[in-house]
Amino acid sequence: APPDFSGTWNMVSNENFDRYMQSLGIDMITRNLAKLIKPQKIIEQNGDSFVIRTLSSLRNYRVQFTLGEEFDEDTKGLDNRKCKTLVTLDNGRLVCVQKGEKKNRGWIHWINGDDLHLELTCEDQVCKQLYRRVQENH
Ligand code: ECB
Repeated sequence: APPDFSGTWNMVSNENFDRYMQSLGIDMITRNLAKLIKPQKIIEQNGDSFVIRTLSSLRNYRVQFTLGEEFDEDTKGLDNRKCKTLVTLDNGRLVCVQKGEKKNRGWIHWINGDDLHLELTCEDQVCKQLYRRVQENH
């Protein structure tokens, strides 16, 4: 069975984020602020349908999709571009391709125990982020 990505996840590490943001054309002031924050991911998965919210004191971002269905993504509040975005599941990994102005753009999520991995790619830059599951109180 594929993993269930649902839950609340807090960032624990973030490698090469500055160069990833540079590849998206983000200005230095914004990059320096963005580097200081540790966002939280809130993922709701219902079968093939997902909502991923990335929350921080600086910006919030929300994306909603169904596996295998290409959609129009507006990265409003991030680099403010339009993409044709497709997310699929490949061997338990959530694989996103963001077709648009930027070459080789996308991301991959996978789970290992209580760790949620995220690799964000744009052009020749790969940013590796690690999030850890926030335990729910029953
Ligand atoms: C929303 C929290 C990010 C705060 C950064 C604020 C300003 C920087 C502006 C642009 C930087 C470009 C990208 C930011 C990197 C991460 C945010 C969303 C990454 C993403 O697309 O996550 C996917 C996979 O979890 C779901 O949208």
